[in-house]
Amino acid sequence: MDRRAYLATVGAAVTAAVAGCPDGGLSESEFDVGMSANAFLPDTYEVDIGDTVVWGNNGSRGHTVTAYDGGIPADAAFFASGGYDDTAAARDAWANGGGGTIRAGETYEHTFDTPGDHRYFCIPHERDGMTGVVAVKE
Ligand SMILES: [Cu+2]
Repeated sequence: MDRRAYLATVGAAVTAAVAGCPDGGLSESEFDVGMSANAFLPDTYEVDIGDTVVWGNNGSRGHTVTAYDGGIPADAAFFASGGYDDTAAARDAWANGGGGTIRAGETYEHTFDTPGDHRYFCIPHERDGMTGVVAVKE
């Protein structure tokens, strides 16, 4: 094995270990905000109006991306993996069969058209502090 091939192999192994998905999940270039065991990384993500944010589950557990009804600007569109209309509907769907789950290796995306902070969380890991903010610049 030549040196370059060896380094490429080591690099891939390290990436897989960090992502917690040794059987080949998403690469970092496929998403903006990652989902580890119980955190959004980074937990605060800044974008411009009109930008689309892609979340990627590069861990091994299922997660959701669910906006807080009262945590987004008044005129902003609600967003939640699974496409629910509000936080209560998303919680309900998750409790009854895991609706809205983003499984390991899957992505979810939303386009932000309203300036301001958009607070969201992961339903199964909210108690572990799995929350995040998309800050849309004016
Ligand atoms: Cu989670």
